[in-house]
Amino acid sequence: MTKQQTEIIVNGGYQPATITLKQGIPAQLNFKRISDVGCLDQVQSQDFHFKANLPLNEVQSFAIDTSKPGTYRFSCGMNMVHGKVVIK
Ligand SMILES: [Cu+2]
Repeated sequence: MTKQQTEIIVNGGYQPATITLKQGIPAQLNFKRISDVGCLDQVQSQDFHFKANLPLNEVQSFAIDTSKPGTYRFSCGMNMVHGKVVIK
């Protein structure tokens, strides 16, 4: 089965800030931080159970569970800048 791949550019915010994925198909979020603007050097998600640093100009990937439809949130390390994944 093909994995759903999503690239999220981190540049003062998340681009895109909303990602839509299909339920039941394995997926990976690929964060790439390209600037030092703001406080986005960490990313976390209680919904997906990850927290990690985002090294500048490198891709940091997280495999996520797509088995249940819903809206799942992620944010910067201080929970100030937000993005979401919609699985349906
Ligand atoms: Cu922050």
